[in-house]
Amino acid sequence: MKRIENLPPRHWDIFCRVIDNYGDIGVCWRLARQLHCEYGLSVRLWLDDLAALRRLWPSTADCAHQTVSGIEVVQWPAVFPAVEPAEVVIEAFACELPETYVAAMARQPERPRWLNLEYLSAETWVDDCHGMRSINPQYGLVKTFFFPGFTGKTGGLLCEAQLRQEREAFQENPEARVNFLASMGVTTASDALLISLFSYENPAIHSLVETWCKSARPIHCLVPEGRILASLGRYFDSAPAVGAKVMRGQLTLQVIPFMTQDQYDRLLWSCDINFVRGEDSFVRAQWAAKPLVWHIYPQDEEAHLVKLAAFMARYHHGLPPLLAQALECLWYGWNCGDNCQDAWNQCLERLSEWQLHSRNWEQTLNSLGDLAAKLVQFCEKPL
Ligand code: TRH
Repeated sequence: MKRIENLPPRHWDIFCRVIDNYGDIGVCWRLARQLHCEYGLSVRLWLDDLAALRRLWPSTADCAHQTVSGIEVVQWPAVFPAVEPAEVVIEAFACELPETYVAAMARQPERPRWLNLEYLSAETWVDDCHGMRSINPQYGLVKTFFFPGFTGKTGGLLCEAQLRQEREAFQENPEARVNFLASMGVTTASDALLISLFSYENPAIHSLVETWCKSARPIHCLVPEGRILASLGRYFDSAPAVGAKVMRGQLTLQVIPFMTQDQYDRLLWSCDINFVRGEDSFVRAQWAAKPLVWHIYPQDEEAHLVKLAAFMARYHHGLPPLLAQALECLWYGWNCGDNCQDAWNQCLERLSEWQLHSRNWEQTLNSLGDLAAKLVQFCEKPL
């Protein structure tokens, strides 16, 4: 457990609404665990969709009030009960706290810290908006906007204290990789390029599957059960089910079950190239220090493409120009549903440079400070 100079408040409430998929709870659960395990804090997680958590953390029961791995997990009810607010209140992704809870916060002799944890973006405005405050007009409560991000001026990225060492130990030990993959029902040829594929529906997968079938090197693609299977189904005539192993030319495509968050990390550490999506898997792939292809969460009016460009502008720093160009084509092609064949081949020709860059990028991120630590430090200081 970390030594803390000025003790932060001990009781934390995190409010999470699952908008869709797993990113909202993925981030909140990771944060809750880190606050509890590394700082010894007492964390209560209010969650509207227990089933989403159960996918990431199968020991979660179908029960309105339970303790899961030391975290108090409470089903967020339609009619909110009278409870004493925690000293720190995290409203994840502007999920809107219950009115009665806000009123109770206002009645506390010492007003709780209220933080809105925002979505991740690499855009430059995040530096200025991180830490901004708004005053609740009804009660005068102060809410602070906490932005994760890719610079030292932001809240940083979630990263557990032991993650790096665990990942390095795993990647330095070939047996650990083989054993892990075997536990997933995967055995792979020693010369195969191992790919993990986690993404939304995407027509661009057809051009990649064609390329992979004709690849010089065997390709083993692992697909955790999810939305991309529908797109694969359009290519293979029917969506492959969990456990299916389809062989076409040089490609072996294998559908594996959805894993726990910890297992998924190991999958990312094991693969040569990771296709990831949304927010949390995107961050974990960066911590894996392996080449990644990001399917960003699509937004109205193509706002996501602005975010994609903002990330690429940062990520491209230090990349050899030809690889930077090829990666840009691959990432845009993948996000716009275009043919990715040429871009893929060009990236693969420069795989060793891409691998080196992935390791350097991980080191850069590691020097920025992690989100949980920054949150705790923020809450130690007086308002
Ligand atoms: O699931 P996502 O698409 O989540 C989101 C949400 O849709 C959210 O509303 C949106 O705003 C956000 O994206 C940007 O992708 P994400 O963020 O990568 O979350 C997936 C989580 O699932 C992550 O915590 C990793 C975890 N996971 C597993 O635990 N096991 C698995 O097998 C896989 C594939 C993922």
